[in-house]
Amino acid sequence: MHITVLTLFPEMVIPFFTSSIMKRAVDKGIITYSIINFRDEAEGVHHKCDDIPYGGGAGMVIMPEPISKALDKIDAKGKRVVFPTPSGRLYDQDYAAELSKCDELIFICGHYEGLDQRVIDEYVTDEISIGDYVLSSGESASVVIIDALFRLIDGVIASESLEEESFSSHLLEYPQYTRPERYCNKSVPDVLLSGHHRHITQWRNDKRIEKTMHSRPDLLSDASLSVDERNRLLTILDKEDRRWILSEL
Ligand code: 6GU
Repeated sequence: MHITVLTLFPEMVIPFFTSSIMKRAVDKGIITYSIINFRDEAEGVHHKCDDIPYGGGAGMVIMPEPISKALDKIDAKGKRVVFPTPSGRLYDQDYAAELSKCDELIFICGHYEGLDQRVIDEYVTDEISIGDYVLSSGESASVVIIDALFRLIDGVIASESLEEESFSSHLLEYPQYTRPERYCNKSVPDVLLSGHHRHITQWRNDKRIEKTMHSRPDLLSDASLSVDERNRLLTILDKEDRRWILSEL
């Protein structure tokens, strides 16, 4: 996959591509990327990229030309162009999986201000929000969106790791432990030291259901629970007198 990021602040995006798992994916050739400062396309000595909004109001608006010149140079028309914005469609694991299948993605980062609507109408295919809060920069949102999708591409991460993790079956992850066996007066749960694989799987499954019920009960309505898992959920709910939760899902 080739990822292009259009930004006025390349220094906010570069470390993501040169560290950790993304660095490995780039080194393996699974990801290629370009980070383009669209200020380079702006006219005048000051390379001005924003201006006051027509109709008045607070803040500045990013001008259309620097962005469209940068987009035309990379032949963006007809390609998937993402604009991260709090007014976009809410990002989730299914959306990330869909984007991970593209051969090329282009991201436009705004900063503080909005983007002239005509650029959005002309080029943007996906306006994406990463949650119900407002960020000061599209760069951090772009990095979040890219992080969630690139790791789903074949060869980036072992497929077993992906299957077990949160959201892959609409349940959250089970708790993990490593050495030492005792820490802060707390022991690792006995079952994990037992070497009994069926019991370990059962325990982890129970913990996923418990965790989901406590942190994100809304996810349980989408979870496809087996009869055993559903019974386990009912047992946990009964223990806490919370069976009523089910009627709210
Ligand atoms: Cl994608 N961008 C900004 N600036 N703020 C956000 C967001 C995106 N998603 C939630 N808040």
